[in-house]
Amino acid sequence: MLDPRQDVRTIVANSRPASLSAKPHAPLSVLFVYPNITGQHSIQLGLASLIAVTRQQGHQCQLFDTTFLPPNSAGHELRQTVTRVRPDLLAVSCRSYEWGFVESLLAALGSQRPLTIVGGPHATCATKEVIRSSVVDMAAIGEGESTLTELLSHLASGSGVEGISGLWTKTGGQIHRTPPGMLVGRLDTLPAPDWELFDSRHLDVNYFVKGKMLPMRLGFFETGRGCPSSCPYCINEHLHTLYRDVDKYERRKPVQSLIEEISEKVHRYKLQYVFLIDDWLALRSKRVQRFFDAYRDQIKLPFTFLTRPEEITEKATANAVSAGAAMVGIGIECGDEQLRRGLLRRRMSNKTIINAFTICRHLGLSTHSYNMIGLPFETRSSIQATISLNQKASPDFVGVSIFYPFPGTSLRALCEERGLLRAESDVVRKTFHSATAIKGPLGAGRLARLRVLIPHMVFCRSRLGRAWLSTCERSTLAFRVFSSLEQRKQGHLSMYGNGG
Ligand code: B12
Ligand code: SF4
Repeated sequence: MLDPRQDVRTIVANSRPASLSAKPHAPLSVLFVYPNITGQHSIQLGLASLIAVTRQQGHQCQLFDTTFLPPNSAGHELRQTVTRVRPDLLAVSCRSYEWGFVESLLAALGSQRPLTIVGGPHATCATKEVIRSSVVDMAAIGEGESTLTELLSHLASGSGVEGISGLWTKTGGQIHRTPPGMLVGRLDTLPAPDWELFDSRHLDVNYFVKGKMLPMRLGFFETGRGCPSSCPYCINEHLHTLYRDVDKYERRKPVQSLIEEISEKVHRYKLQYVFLIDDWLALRSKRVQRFFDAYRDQIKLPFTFLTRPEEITEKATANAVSAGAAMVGIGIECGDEQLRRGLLRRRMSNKTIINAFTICRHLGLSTHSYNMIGLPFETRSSIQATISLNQKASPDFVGVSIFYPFPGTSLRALCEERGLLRAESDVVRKTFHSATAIKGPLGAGRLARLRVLIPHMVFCRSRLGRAWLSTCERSTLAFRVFSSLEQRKQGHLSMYGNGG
């Protein structure tokens, strides 16, 4: 095993780390880490793709997944796994809200920590923060397949790791950067994501379809990478900038290979439901229409897709429904048109949004609206506008998150510039679901309560009910009573998974 106390530069200078020099070109052992802090059931597709390419190269892969571990046992369990597996490389995937957890997991390994690389959205957008951490040896930026492949072949042959594109390394206090790695040109040249190492419970979720919460076997599928838009709160803005001089980040999988991938997984894992995770499914495009035609003939399972209001037309949506579409997720984000257009750069009108939901309703397609509260410069009346717009759009399911200024986004930069970040925003990063990271007129507690209450406010028709919800918004005690009643009624408040 490589010595984690050496920095990468020393390993490279020696060029033949003990175990690797003993078996040059031998397959390496890679332990992937899925730090699933929210506990939501879902196979992480980034890791599934990296496992597939690593196995294709002949290396041995194992997965350490925190999802089903007893609370507070992850550090201890990781130590045990590392002692047992003795990996040559620890490959950690990390989203920003997982970073605090990842650091504590890696710290728990102490001197046992193998050579460690961290990749994923947080390493991509906050690379400096990640590489500076004393528990990380290398940080991977952007798409990971080519960077990891190159790193593993360098390690397997005992050659240096400096200069690998997309990989930041360090020597003592000095950081060595490289530009982002090559993008996989055609996504169908990648092996299909490998789900084998994931616990099969990831596929078993409770999902809300046609008015009912039902247990089902659901699989996520990546139909493409990147989004044509660049919203100032989303990673796509950063990815467009990162790859501006390299290549075009936005790519789609060819229809036939996508259908083959879905079909193989549906049969192998006995899936009952498909979730397409395209950032923005271009519903009106010829490619998507062809995909729906093939899906209707060959897959025949109900599915969910995500899109923008502008994509929803009578004809395109009817075709989706005839192919099996059962649910569509559409971002409303903010009902205050001025704030939505100005701050969020979402230039569609309220009318377009209402129209999109109306078309879906008429076609019998269930809808899930995504909304954010706690935006910079937002007031209680902007939130009221979000509630009102949802009432007019009348989705079947209303999802609300508290805005978090993710690193690498323009809104993060704006919050920093205007001094809007709360001092404890690092703590918030670990608990972002229920807390705000920015200073605003409403206060953290009220926003956290509103996140839960807004869906009820949208659907509540009685005057008495509305008065009760408004009391719950203002009073912590009333809110506690509300939450315990709700949980007894529903079992949980989340849409799918058991922990989100
Ligand atoms: C699909 C998706 C989901 C799905 C998750 C399904 C799943 N099984 O993972 C659902 C709908 C559940 C979801 C929910 C949420 N999501 Co989401 N989601 C996405 C989305 C659209 C695609 C992710 C994906 O699978 N991409 C495809 C794979 C192949 O890419 P990848 O995971 O990034 O992995 C690649 C690289 O990052 C890298 N890499 C990754 N790990 C590693 C490790 C190593 C060692 C290396 C070398 C490289 C590497 O290589 C991989 C292959 O190229 C992204 C947006 C995006 N474009 O990335 C947001 C995104 C990941 N989500 C985000 C957020 C905030 C959320 C929510 C918190 C939203 C909310 N407020 O509720 C929730 C929380 C999820 C939870 N677990 O509770 C943010 C995270 C921001 C950040 N900086 O961390 C993103 C980036 C969108 C955004 N706002 O910018 N999400
Ligand atoms: S439309 Fe959605 S996926 Fe695309 S940039 Fe905006 S928030 Fe990101």
